[in-house]
Amino acid sequence: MASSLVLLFFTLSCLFLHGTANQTLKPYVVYMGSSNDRTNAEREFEASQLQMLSTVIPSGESVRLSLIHSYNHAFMGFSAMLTDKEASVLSGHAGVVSVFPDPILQLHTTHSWDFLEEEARQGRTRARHGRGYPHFTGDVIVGMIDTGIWPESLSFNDSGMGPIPSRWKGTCMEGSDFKRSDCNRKLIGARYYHSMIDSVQPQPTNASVQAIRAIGSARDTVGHGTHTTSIAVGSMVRNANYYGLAQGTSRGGLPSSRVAMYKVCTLAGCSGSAILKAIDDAIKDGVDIISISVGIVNSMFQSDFVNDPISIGAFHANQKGIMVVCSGGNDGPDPYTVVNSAPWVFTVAASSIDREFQSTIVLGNGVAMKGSGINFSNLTRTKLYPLAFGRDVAGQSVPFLEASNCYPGSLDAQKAAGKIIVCVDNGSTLSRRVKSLVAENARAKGLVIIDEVEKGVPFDSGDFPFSNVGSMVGAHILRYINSTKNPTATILPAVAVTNTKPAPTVAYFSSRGPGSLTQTILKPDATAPGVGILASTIPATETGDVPFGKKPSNFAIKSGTSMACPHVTGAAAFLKSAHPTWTPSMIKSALMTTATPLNNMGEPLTNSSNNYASPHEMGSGEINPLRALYPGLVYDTTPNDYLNFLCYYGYKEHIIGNISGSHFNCPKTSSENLISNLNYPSISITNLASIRRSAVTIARTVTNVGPTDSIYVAMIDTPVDLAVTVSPVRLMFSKQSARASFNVTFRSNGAKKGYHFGSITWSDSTHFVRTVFAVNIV
Ligand SMILES: *[C@@H]1O[C@H](CO)[C@@H](O)[C@H](O)[C@H]1NC(C)=O
Ligand SMILES: *[C@@H]1O[C@H](CO)[C@@H](O)[C@H](O)[C@H]1NC(C)=O
Ligand SMILES: *[C@@H]1O[C@H](CO)[C@@H](O)[C@H](O)[C@H]1NC(C)=O
Ligand SMILES: *[C@@H]1O[C@H](CO)[C@@H](O)[C@H](O)[C@H]1NC(C)=O
Ligand SMILES: *[C@@H]1O[C@H](CO)[C@@H](O)[C@H](O)[C@H]1NC(C)=O
Ligand SMILES: *[C@@H]1O[C@H](CO)[C@@H](O)[C@H](O)[C@H]1NC(C)=O
Ligand SMILES: *[C@@H]1O[C@H](CO)[C@@H](O)[C@H](O)[C@H]1NC(C)=O
Ligand SMILES: *[C@@H]1O[C@H](CO)[C@@H](O)[C@H](O)[C@H]1NC(C)=O
Ligand SMILES: CC(=O)N[C@H]1CO[C@H](CO)[C@@H](O)[C@@H]1O
Ligand SMILES: CC(=O)N[C@H]1CO[C@H](CO)[C@@H](O)[C@@H]1O
Repeated sequence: MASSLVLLFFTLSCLFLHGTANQTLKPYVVYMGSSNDRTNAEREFEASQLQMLSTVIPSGESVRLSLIHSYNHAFMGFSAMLTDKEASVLSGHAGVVSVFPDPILQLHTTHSWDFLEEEARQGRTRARHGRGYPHFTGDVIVGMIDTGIWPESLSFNDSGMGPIPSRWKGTCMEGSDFKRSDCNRKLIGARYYHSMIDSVQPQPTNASVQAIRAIGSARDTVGHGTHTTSIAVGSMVRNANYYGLAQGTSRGGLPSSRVAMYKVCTLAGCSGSAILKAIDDAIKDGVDIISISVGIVNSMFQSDFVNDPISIGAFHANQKGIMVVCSGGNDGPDPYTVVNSAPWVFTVAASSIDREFQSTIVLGNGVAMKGSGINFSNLTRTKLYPLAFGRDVAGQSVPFLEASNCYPGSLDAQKAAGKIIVCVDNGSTLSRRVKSLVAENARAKGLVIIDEVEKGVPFDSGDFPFSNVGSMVGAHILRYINSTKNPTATILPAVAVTNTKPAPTVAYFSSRGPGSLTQTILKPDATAPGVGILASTIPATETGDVPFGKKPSNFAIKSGTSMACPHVTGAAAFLKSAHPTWTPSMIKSALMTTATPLNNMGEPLTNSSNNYASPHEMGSGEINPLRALYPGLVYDTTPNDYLNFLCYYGYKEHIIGNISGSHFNCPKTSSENLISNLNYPSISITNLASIRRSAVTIARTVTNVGPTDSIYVAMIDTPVDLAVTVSPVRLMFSKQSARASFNVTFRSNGAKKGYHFGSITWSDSTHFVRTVFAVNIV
């Protein structure tokens, strides 16, 4: 199988490169809806897919009669190399739901561009999750769709774990550098997938060549998959640290859970068709939760729900009772940037934790100032170096603006050598990594970057002395430079400072709602730690990544919604182990309605520029897995709710029938506004007229998962210019009625245009079931 695939790729790449006049072949996905549970008919499916393909491929080109992937377990379809014309013919076939070019998705770590250049060295873990989790032994299996795994990492030590659950049907695929014995009772499965990405990369860099070779195995050569997996399910590792920084015990959300890796990504990205195949396999293998920290490259160009591989795969996973957790993307702080926003996906935003990495700058006048950064500077307090603003060491005829931003080629090494350079960020798209390389190349002694936005996200500069300050400290430093003839400074090695306040705050990079496909579902769903997270990684492969005289670290400190997503995955595994019968939507509801909107100062959560964070930034708030164990009430969003969603969104009835695998009647009246009525754990009303007394009413149903005889009362937190009423105001639960419905009516009190936010909290005085709402006044 594997060798024939390689051959196939070879042939296809040739065809691809030599494609004749507008016969350019591209990988396409042909999605054909539910398999209707005919799971024993996989070969028949494959045969009929080939048969279908043969109807569009000219007989002279029968060599092209091959599938890249065949989807034949939970849903049907395939991917293949097609011309645009062939794709368009196929899309007209009966039973074909959608045909779309195979997208390339990206990993959701911050600065994925740097990442493509030379990523390898960051990382971290969530100490907070280490406290106070009771241990549950329920066997939960988590499927990670990512860059592979480093099986030797201590985070995947299976010591003390019982036999692999018999329901597990997965496999441990051998590969070029991955043996069957690399799997154990912790890492119970590993698969890898070929993709066409490699052949469409214009000029592979050394790093990507390495990554592409490695696709022949589930081994991680990037570090991302090892990192996310150890966050979600890692075993306890004492003494985890990054060269002495952030010392502590590293562990995942549920250390007792099992994990299977589905490697679909390389440094070059992740192919959508491979993600679909991985999801189909994960469903077949028997995972309980799927974690995906990747998304579409440009959030401005999102495909709709039946043309997006993650949305399609997650829909079918959900139908089978498998929860899918995804990162919301790193395209913040602009609105409408959140991705992976289908209602059947748990969409995660990223927040900081109460730990900062500080790198102190000492000025010649004795003043010490705090910046952020991870550095292994060997400078000391006792020796100072000349300090210069970038534009004062500009190369000849270089515009000042470029030199003050540390543009490549803008600094004169003759002038910069031996100095600590100060650079600003004027909204340039240059990453801190590029700037620090520019300073290093100019033989500078160190670099101070003034960047208000990024200062909260630690940047790892390795040995190179580095500190990132905000605009206030930055202005102070620039004034100091200007106030003296011979300004000097030094940058001290970084230290980790814990219990910082306020925390959490929403990370600037975290993608924001409302969703660009529909605003009627409030997204993201919740926030979780995604800034400066210490977790396992692959041993560094490039010498530059390892501070002078140290051994490569097995841990790394990374930031991104990529790191936030597996925190929710781990929390979901934790809930699933305590409540094995809960559906994905019950688990999601529990995590959302118990999430906190407050920070560690007891005040409303803020974003990184100190404004109150709205639900479009943080969803329901920061997840609180312990409280989520006992949510009291949950919103159970049923598969039928999701089908209604597809009706309201505008898909045709027969398409929905094909997607769901059985005939489905859409409600008689259908409009996008009705999506607000979906039994979702948050509420979004997208068009309430501002005129007085205009009103919208929506319905919700809650299920009691707490004590049998309970009475809940509603408390409403609403902005003054909205009137929100709940009916009935009391919900009673008894043995006979575990479910209760209520209506919420939103009225405008002459509210201003735009979004207004609030919440409804049902409480029996022990449980607090908080439901966030967003109301757009038009
Ligand atoms: C795995 O963990 C156990 C118990 O903590 C320890 O004894 C063992 O040495 C670990 N295995 C490896 C390979 O480090
Ligand atoms: C790529 O690797 C080759 C051989 O290891 C080396 O000679 C070359 O300089 C590298 N190219 C880049 C761009 O790093
Ligand atoms: C710091 O380390 C660099 C090599 O990384 C070395 O060249 C330099 O002399 C060291 N400086 C001090 C003050 O030790
Ligand atoms: C660039 O940044 C500096 C320092 O923050 C500021 O004084 C200057 O006005 C900025 N220039 C532009 C063009 O934004
Ligand atoms: C320093 O002061 C001069 C004169 O007041 C001014 O033109 C210049 O912009 C200042 N430079 C910095 C880096 O603040
Ligand atoms: C923080 O929130 C304010 C108010 O909503 C917004 O204007 C600002 O852009 C946000 N900043 C960041 C960095 O998220
Ligand atoms: C799927 O689509 C085909 C063609 O439109 C239709 O004949 C068939 O009944 C559909 N299947 C279901 C289950 O609705
Ligand atoms: C909610 O409102 C609808 C329509 O007005 C009504 O039929 C239904 O009985 C109400 N439900 C509750 C629980 O009040
Ligand atoms: C030569 C030619 O017809 N090229 C066309 C091939 O198809 C693409 C769209 O897929 C067109 O943009 C080209 O003009
Ligand atoms: C907190 C911390 O570990 N800082 C380190 C920064 O780098 C220096 C030099 O390598 C170490 O001595 C510090 O311990």
